[in-house]
Amino acid sequence: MNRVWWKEAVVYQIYPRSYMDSNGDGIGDIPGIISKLNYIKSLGVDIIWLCPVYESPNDDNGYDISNYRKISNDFGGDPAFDKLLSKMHEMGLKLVMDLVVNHSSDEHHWFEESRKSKDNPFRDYYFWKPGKNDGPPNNWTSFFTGSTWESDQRTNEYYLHLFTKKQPDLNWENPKVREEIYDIMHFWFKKGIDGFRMDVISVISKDLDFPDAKNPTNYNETINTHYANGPRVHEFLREMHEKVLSQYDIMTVGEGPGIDLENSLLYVGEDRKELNMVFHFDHMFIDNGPGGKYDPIEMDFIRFKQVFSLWDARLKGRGWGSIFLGNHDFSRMVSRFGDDTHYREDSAKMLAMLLLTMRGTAYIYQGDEIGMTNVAFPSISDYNDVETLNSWKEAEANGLDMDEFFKLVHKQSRDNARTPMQWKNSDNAGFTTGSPWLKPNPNFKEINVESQEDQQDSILNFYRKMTAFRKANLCLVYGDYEDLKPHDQNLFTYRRWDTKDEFLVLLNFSDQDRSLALNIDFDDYELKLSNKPGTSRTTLSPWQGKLFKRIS
Ligand code: TEU
Ligand code: CA
Repeated sequence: MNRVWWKEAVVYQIYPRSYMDSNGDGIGDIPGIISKLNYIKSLGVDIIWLCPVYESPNDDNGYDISNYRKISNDFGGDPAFDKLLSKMHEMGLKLVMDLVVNHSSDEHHWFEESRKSKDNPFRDYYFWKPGKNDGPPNNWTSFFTGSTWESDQRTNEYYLHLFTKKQPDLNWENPKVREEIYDIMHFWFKKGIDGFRMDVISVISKDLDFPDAKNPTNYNETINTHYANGPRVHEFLREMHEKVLSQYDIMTVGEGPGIDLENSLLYVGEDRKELNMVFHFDHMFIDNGPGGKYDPIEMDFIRFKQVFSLWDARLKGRGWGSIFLGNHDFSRMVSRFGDDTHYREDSAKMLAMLLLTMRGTAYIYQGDEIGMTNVAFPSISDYNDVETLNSWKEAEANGLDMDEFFKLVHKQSRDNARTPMQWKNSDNAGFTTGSPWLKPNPNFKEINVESQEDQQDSILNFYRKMTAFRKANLCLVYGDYEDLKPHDQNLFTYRRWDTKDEFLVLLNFSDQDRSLALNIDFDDYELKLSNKPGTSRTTLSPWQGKLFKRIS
């Protein structure tokens, strides 16, 4: 067993706009995070992954960066960041930043130059193409609706943007672009940060022929055949590793659509010298139909378990996984995978057991530690997310039934995960004294940190128990994994073991009592943790989770 700090770490993901506002302007900021560091430390986490805090016009809330070396004034500017980093290090917390370099903002000076003329020295920092038959160069559609090509009057050419038109794709073919990016990375590592989460790193290399997609409305097919895992992606990542990553003791986790079982080891294989970990979406897209998130299908629970098992088997001994059930791009985990009505507390705790007993580095998304849920705002004007609003406009233009579509917005909008952190039962959930950039979920009156601090068996305190237990039992980090009943429709039951210890994790994903029917002599095991009291050893009550340790 080759012990590494980032393998044993539990990561806490912060969406800074929504975490804590210190100055009443309605926007969460870095001083707000600093004021909550004791709370964060108390969760038993080791690393904070901070979503983008750089200067940005915020077309996509910071995922459109106009200056990679400056912290946005909305968040408190450079001094606030320096203070955060040094405080965190004093407290033994590490800081991972978001690296968003598939695209920049159109307000980045590179792009402002690039669009000026065809012979501008920055022209080749982006992809420019003439149109075809009075239209865009090909039929690709952007992740956030519409063509991936925007025509620019000044030079009468189109530029490529896989996301919004304010997020032009950087041209990694250009060695100058790559050097600029590596310089930026050195800049932050020299400041002392401990790693990067790399945004959509799977799509940085393009097929330079830019062929038409056969089936442009089939989301997954288009991503897999045209956008992701381009011809030079691994060459670029190895170059980045050699020129930057290998020089520091840091961690990396790449994100992106199109990363799958087949290609995973190309990214994270220990012999590859590319990335430490990736976020894949096999379980997160599990309820997406061919048309993507607004074409939902029912989640297949057997397949859900299989995703964990297949990934564990694939990476075992050869790479390292990342375990997450939610982030700022998806609905709340308790609303998706648990039951956010009758069994919210039980299921939120049970999902915490899953999250913190799998092999891989565990990532907790802010608010999940108190069981925050999806929101259902009454009007589309309450929503902020560019993906949601663009999809809404597209649905309207296509003449869809907008009442039906609004239900999908409630279920799928990324704003579900972006409502302000619920600190207490007071105005705006204690997030701001001003007017929040996005309304809080009205359920903050029942669901908030303050009330859970006082309550011994709260979700919050259960998370603390789980992180501590994981820390004390390295078998849960490194040990082997086996699903005991892969075909069970309701139970997720697995074994974790190493040369010293053995654990059983038994989870009931249903609102019925379930008999375990496992071929196991429970006299050999001791119950270590359960998310709710009662019931016999061989039964799980609704949304119950139990963790046993072998004693003989
Ligand atoms: O997300 C990448 C990504 O694949 C998303 O488009 C995802 O498919 C979608 O959000 C699911 O609804 C990353 C960031 O995490 C996201 O916040 C950014 O908007 C996006 O990249 C562009 O930078
Ligand atoms: Ca603020």
